Amino acid sequence: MDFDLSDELVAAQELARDFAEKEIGPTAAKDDKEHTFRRDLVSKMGELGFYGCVIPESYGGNGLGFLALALITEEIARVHSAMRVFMNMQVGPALTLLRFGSEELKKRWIPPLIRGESVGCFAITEPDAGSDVAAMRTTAVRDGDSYALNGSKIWISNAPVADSALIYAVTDRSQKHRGISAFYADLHQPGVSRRALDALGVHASPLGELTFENFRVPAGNRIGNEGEGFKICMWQLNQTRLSCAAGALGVARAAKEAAVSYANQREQFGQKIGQFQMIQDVIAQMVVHEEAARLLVYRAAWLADRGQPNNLEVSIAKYTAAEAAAYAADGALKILGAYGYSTEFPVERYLRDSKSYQIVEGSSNIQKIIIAQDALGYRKANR
Ligand code: GRA
Repeated sequence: MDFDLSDELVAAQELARDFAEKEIGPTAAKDDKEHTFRRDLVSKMGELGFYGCVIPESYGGNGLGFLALALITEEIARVHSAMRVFMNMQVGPALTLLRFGSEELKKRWIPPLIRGESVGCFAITEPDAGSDVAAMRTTAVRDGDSYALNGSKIWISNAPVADSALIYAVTDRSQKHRGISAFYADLHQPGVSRRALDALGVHASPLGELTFENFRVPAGNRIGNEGEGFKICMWQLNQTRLSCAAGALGVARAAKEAAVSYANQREQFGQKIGQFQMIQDVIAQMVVHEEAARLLVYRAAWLADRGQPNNLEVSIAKYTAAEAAAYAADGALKILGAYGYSTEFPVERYLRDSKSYQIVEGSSNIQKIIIAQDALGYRKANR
């Protein structure tokens, strides 16, 4: 086992750290407070090649790999978690098209997604279908050379601003999960309405609802065969979950850094508060959870780079990193006291943003189900 990062990976990590600190950091508090969508940053991240890590050069990517993608995502999330969501919104659709799309779809959509020119999103969740993806109700009915989509997708990152979307819809209800199909669609066509939604955190990442009313999608925009959508969706989630786990790791690190820095300067009862064992207990746990999450995220990415199945490892990494982020942000807030609770300092943002990781891309409970059912031999995670 080699725990060293190659020079290439260190360079990617340093580039992302520098970019995050200089270009994202200075306005992070303002962007969060004002719920600003930073399309300029989506483009800049594209120009720097951040979305191209897992895309070959033939489609405009750089092929640096999944570990590079994880390292970059961690650096961005450490500075502002909302900005790492863009990584998934651009890369998730591009990667799914790369794996399952026709040559025409790949050529049409992958380059603008990874250059950050077409703002992407993916639409799985519905009002009555969250963890239970197979329960989705949005329909896609074939009519000549197009499909008519009807239904509603909710809690979709980028819904208010996206130019294009990876959409999952039911083409044959009688087939249950085997009757779901995947589509790539231009959202600037008639039949799409959007509603912005607000949430506890991740404010600079626009969230919303997409409603389709006789939204026409050309039949050539179907990804894979009819009925393959559920498997495509499970495959896609395995990729986006990994990047999400790397984001949680970034938040865990940011919260720990804030706690350590404060504990080293704040004095109470005649000494630095870092001298108190109750503070040390929290800091030790933050360090342990973060380091464990880092090794698990890197392992899952390393497996992907070797072309090996990693669903189980991704779920373990996502669960551990999400819980590490929530623990670290909660702990940092307690250590900083009023300064943690205050909206003038970033720790309360870390806490709000950390909670999202226990819900998105498969909740912590869903990850535990995947992990436990694999251990019990009920359902293999890697297949
Ligand atoms: O036997 P079969 O041929 O019918 O196939 C079954 C199974 O083998 C079928 O699907 C297959 N399958 C898979 N195939 C390949 C299942 N999992 C996989 C896989 N990983 N790879 C049905 O399988 P099943 O086990 O009966 O399915 P289920 O019980 O209906 O669902 C499984 C599960 C609960 C894990 C799934 O529904 C799930 O992952 N739910 C969580 C949904 C989720 O993650 N949503 C995320 C929404 S998007 C989002 O949060 C955006 C955030 C953006 C950001 O911040 O990054």
